[in-house]
Amino acid sequence: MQLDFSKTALIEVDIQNDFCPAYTGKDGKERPAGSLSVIHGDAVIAPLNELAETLSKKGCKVLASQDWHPANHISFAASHKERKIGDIILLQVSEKAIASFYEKYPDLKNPVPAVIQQILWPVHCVQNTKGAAFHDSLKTEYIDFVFRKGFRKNIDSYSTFFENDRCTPTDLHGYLKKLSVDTLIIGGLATDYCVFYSVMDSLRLGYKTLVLSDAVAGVDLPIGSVNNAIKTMKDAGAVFVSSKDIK
Ligand code: VGL
Ligand code: ZN
Repeated sequence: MQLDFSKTALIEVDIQNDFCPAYTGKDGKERPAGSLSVIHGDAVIAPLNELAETLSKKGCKVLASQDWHPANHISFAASHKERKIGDIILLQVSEKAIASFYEKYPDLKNPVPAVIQQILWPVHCVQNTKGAAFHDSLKTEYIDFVFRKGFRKNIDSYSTFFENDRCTPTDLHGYLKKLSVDTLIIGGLATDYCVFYSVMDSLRLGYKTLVLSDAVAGVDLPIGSVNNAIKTMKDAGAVFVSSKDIK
């Protein structure tokens, strides 16, 4: 697939210890499996490293996101009394956030929800912990910029573009617009959460969006959510491509 790499960015989503299986770290110490470990989550790293190296030499920007929660984050089951992992709680979206979203993006079609269904997770990716750090195998020397998300206590953020109210923006869209980027190549963790929401936002913001079929892996909670996410992304216009076919 031929792309204009001066207008393309690769986004490596959440390649963090808490989403990866156990491994021996660069310091020789055993790292336990992450608290939200994705099966074969670490298998996405080699193709991402290879692509980051090749594409950054061609002028493509390489960005990485990091899930970055405070210790008492609202998405943790442990932050709520009598709630367990996998439970869903309902959160009201602030009217102010909705109003300012429609002012900024009058042309975006997808409606903003008035209520968020928040799944409760194990404690993961707590700011400045080993779990939140990038996996040791990720070649960070090719990363031009790191975006952190989910750092506000009372709202989660799966997407690298908008928090889960679907209307509070991160800095990513502004950053990409300044660089005149119009095409995004997205890979990482997890297919059914952060990759999924990032891809759907990328499409609704008008980017040509490629998803790396060999460099994504999912949580699959609830069961079936990986296949649903893949179908929904494809139906919305995402193009699935192997990292080997991007040259
Ligand atoms: C993620 C669940 C909770 C992800 C982040 O990176 O996909 N999933 N927080
Ligand atoms: Zn999270």
